[in-house]
Amino acid sequence: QFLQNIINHPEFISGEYTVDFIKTHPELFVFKKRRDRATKMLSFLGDVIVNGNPDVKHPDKDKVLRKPTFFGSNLQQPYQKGTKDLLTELGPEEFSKWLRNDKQIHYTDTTFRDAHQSLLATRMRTFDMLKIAEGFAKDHPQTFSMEVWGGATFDVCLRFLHEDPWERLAQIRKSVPNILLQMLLRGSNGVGYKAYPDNLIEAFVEKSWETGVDIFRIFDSLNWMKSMEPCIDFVRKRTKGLAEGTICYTGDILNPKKTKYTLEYYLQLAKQLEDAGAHVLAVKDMAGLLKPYAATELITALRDTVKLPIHLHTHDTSSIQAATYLKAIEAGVDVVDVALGSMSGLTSQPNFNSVVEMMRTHERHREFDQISLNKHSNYWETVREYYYPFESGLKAGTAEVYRHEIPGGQYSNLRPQAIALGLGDKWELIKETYAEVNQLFGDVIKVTPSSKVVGDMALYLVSNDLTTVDVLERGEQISFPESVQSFFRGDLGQPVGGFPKKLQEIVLKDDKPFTDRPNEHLEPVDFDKEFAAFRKRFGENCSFREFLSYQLYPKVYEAYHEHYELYSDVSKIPTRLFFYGLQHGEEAIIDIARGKSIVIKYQSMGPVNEDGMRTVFFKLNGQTRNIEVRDKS
Ligand code: 3PY
Ligand code: ZN
Repeated sequence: QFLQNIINHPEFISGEYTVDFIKTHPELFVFKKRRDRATKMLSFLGDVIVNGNPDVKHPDKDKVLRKPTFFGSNLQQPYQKGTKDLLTELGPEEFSKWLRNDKQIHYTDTTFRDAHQSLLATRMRTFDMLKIAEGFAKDHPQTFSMEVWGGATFDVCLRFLHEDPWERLAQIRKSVPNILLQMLLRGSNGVGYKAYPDNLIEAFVEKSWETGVDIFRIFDSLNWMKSMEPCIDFVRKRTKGLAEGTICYTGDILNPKKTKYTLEYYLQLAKQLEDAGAHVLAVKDMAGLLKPYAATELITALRDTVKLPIHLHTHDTSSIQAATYLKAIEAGVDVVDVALGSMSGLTSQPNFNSVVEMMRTHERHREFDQISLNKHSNYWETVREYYYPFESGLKAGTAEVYRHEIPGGQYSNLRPQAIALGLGDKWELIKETYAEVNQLFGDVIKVTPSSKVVGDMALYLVSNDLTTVDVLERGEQISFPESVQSFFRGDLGQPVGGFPKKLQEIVLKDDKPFTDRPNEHLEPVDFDKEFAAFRKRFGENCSFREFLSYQLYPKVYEAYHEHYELYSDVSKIPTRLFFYGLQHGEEAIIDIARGKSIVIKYQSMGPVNEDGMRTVFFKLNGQTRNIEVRDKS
């Protein structure tokens, strides 16, 4: 360590040191106490035992959590060839043609991404996915793709789960070599909430492909082509994957009173996406507003307008979206997004298991082993119990969604946000205000990050006892939330039909909006310089992938890194222990690395001493190990 301290010292690196260097720098002799991985993990568990996991706000001490059912997929069987093998064989262009002409309906399983984003505030941990991923790939190789990455998962992985999202992707890829893996990319906003420099998004796309992504579902939260075009290009230039150009669907094409987002509007956008080089066209119905008969019209017309295969995504918030899938399938849609039974429905996707059954006697039916699908669903049913603090509370489908239009992926977040602001009992008012804010903003497309802007504004109005009328009448005195100001400045791009001018002036006051691509105002990243600086700061072993995480989310990455230094790789800790700690006397095995396990036993906890510390007594592989933990109560 002494040597490390010397060679990492800025003076030593600069070469401007003298013979007195060692004498004049006593800090070279200060050694950080190195702790091994197991001790770091015990410190994490000790902290959860004493203080609880800070992400679990109201643990239910009496909650009985079942053990997940592992049901023995036959892991000895080899992987059968799947769509990933076909893409490698055909290349993206030919694959796209094959998909368009394949008669049987295809399914994308969203369980590892959108399902838990929409039901459990994105908290599903890699640990629970890896227990089942290989089995799923072996049991159901005819699945078209698995959506496993992107959207909010990147941020939540780092911020709340203290996991490296890249590692998640790499591990899933290893377990699923035969099925296409898919991610959700927010155009110029990457996996964040604001615009990033183009060369950063380009590097991100390339690394995502190298790490395991095959299908990039590229959307823009305002359906703005200028944000999607460069991303489609990056996928075509930097990867051998599929660029899925995306239409975000809102409104109702069958309602003659809704004249902003018409069938013609969507067809024109589809054509533009095809011309931009998309291999697949996605219809992303993020709030679940596409009604069955509208699906007939939309899918039929899209099939007539473009030559691309069509991939339909919806959320079952209204509870009628299986009917939408039936109509879409009859109209020729190529792939539909579904989630395994126990992770489906409500704000998540329609039920994989049941949609397969719905189709059983149809000429486009694709065979799946229903008994096995149900076993996979049962696994998730028990695992889901661990995540009870993150459930949204929605108990039944609701037609209210046609009014508020809150995306499924936002619903499960907005409610806890409201509760955190002390507005839990105003939930009805918040939903209504969300609808009113949407109209005030000119009826915008609402999906991350534009949906966050509408949500922030609704929360702001409700918490300040204001209405949308107050905004128009005395907006000069209101200081709007940062995300709202940024939206009206043009930071997220340009909405369909432009901004409402009067409101824009009210929000921006003296600030001037711009109308070109927000990315054009951003300095490109100087990769050589910045990566070197990153390594100097966080350690020479840090990877380029981690550097990308830092570039996208600097503060979040810093906190993640600090957590890692203190507690090591907590993604290895089983979920129940991660969220709720161990019971007195409980023993657990943790696989900390390939082929390396530790056995820990929680014995007891000492009283708080005058420094506010407690000793937690563990046994680690049979040896007593005491951990000092600050009691934060
Ligand atoms: C996301 O961007 O995270 C979404 O899921 C949008 O639907
Ligand atoms: Zn979605």
